[in-house]
Amino acid sequence: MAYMTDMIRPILLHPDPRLKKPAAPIADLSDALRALADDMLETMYDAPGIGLAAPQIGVLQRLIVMDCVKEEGEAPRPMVMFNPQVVATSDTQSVYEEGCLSIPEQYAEVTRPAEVQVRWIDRDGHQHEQEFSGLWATCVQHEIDHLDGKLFIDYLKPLKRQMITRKMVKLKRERARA
Ligand code: K2U
Ligand code: ZN
Repeated sequence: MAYMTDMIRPILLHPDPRLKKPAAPIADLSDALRALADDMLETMYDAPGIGLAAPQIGVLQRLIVMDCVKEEGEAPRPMVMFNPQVVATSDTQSVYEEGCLSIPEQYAEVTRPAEVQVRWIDRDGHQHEQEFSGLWATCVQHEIDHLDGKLFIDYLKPLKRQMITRKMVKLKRERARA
């Protein structure tokens, strides 16, 4: 078997029907899924980004990766989460100017719960449950939304969302021509 190294995968751009469909729960872990997670981490770091959901590379399965460590000196903290689910949210909310690797160069403020409790299965098949706050909380909610076919622009007023979608249609047309 040829030695398989990580692959940088193309990231789907909005509007794309695959970004709006709910992803399927993962029944059994496999080496193929672990390799997919490694490709997603490689693709995320290359973008660069701090999160990526499988639907963004056209795989409609419930898998996300994250590494929200931004301090230069700090060691990276790559996370691979299969079947992640929010099990509790704080009453307090936080506002963050979000972006999305599937909607490049478009940013808007999104309000979300400030802390979330998340349950998931890691690459070794072990179940975890942990509370996230700060940028990690924003990111994990943004990624889990992707698994439900939800984009950060869905939280915006219709006019603002339509303006962003129109810009993306134009960008995709230009890229297709290039
Ligand atoms: O899912 C994605 O498209 C990657 C997102 C994750 C994210 C969005 C908003 C807020 C937090 C995380 C980003 O495009 S990764 C790029 C980025 C980097 C630093 C801060 C915010 C966004
Ligand atoms: Zn996104």
